[in-house]
Amino acid sequence: MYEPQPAYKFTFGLWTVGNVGRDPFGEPVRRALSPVEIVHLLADVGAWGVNLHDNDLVPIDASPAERDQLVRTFKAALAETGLVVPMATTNLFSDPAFKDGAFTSNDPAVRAYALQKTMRAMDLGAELGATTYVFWGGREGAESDASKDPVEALKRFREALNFLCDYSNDQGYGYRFALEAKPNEPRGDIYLPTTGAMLGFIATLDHPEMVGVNPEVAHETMAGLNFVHAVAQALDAGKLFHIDLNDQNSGRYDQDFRFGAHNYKQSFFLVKLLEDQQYAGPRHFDAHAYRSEDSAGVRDFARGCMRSYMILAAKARQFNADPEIQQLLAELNAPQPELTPLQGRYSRERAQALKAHTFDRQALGQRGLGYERLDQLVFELLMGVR
Ligand code: GCO
Ligand code: MN
Ligand code: MN
Repeated sequence: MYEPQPAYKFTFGLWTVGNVGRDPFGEPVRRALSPVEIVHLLADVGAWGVNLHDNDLVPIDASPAERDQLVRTFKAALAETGLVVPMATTNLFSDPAFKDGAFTSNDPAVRAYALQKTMRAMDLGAELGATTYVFWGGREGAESDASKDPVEALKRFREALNFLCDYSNDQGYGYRFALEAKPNEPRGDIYLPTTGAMLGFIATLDHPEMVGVNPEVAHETMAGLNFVHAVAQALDAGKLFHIDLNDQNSGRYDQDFRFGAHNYKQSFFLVKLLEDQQYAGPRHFDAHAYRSEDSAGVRDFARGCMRSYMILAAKARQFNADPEIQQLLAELNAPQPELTPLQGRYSRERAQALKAHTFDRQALGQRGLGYERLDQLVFELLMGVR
């Protein structure tokens, strides 16, 4: 019942199950797996697809012949396992050339190189069948605002995205771009730090219809925000093009924990939102195993992400079918037909009628809403005692 199903489009990045457990204080604890090994690992655990940065597959200094050979063996592994590549992205953060950003760097040569690298990575993604292209501005930020003009940085970022939208159209790639916000790390501050900021920025682009968002649980949580609300806003705007699922304890470094590892309740409401709204895109796990794990632990991690999602999807169905919960919700949302003529779209008559209406303000203030009971029912449902 909780086995991963293809309809859920569970994906992992090459960089997620391939994470070697390095951190700023410690060396790798696991052997680096080749892309082909990762494809087989993901197929074994039941994933639907695999995503990548250009350099997860092709080292930054590979020759064209080496590139073609790597792509050939990778494609053969995809064909053998049936895994798909729905999303691709660019590594614009590891190389020292990007130490002060890529598209927002003060150095025109860095900006031009970032565009060139992204076009080549878009070629690679398109060759592998990707239809979503993610932009995570890992180093597009600053430690000191003396170093870069933040308005200029936005102009540069906009110019780059406009250029790349045109490139995608010119090549007939049909990509949809998904912008991923993060408040900080690896920069002291990253520009456009939240999903809401990204949504505002998208409206200023030449092709806003091509561009949506890729919210990540950990990143909104790092900013102390409610991730479910950020995703709801993206869905409402028709902009949830992709999603990075993982988990995070607020007020920490970017933990990228296994989905469902930390905040069960938020994970539940997130899955319920995605399922109720019939989100049809990939459910991508941008997470990695604890540094304590060996290769068996990495498999436990990957299976755990998908299994937890399936369990929470079942819990969401249970919530929607629970008579007591649904009764409470129906009472809370009971229509009041006598108010219908006073609400809805503006008309002068409606406004006049509403201004003339008398409300029992005290009764409105005195009514208990029953949220304690409702929330306790959610707790009991999640704990398996309902
Ligand atoms: C992070 C980011 C990255 C990006 C990925 C795509 O954990 O800080 O989520 O993992 O999603 O690199 O560019
Ligand atoms: Mn992250
Ligand atoms: Mn991410």
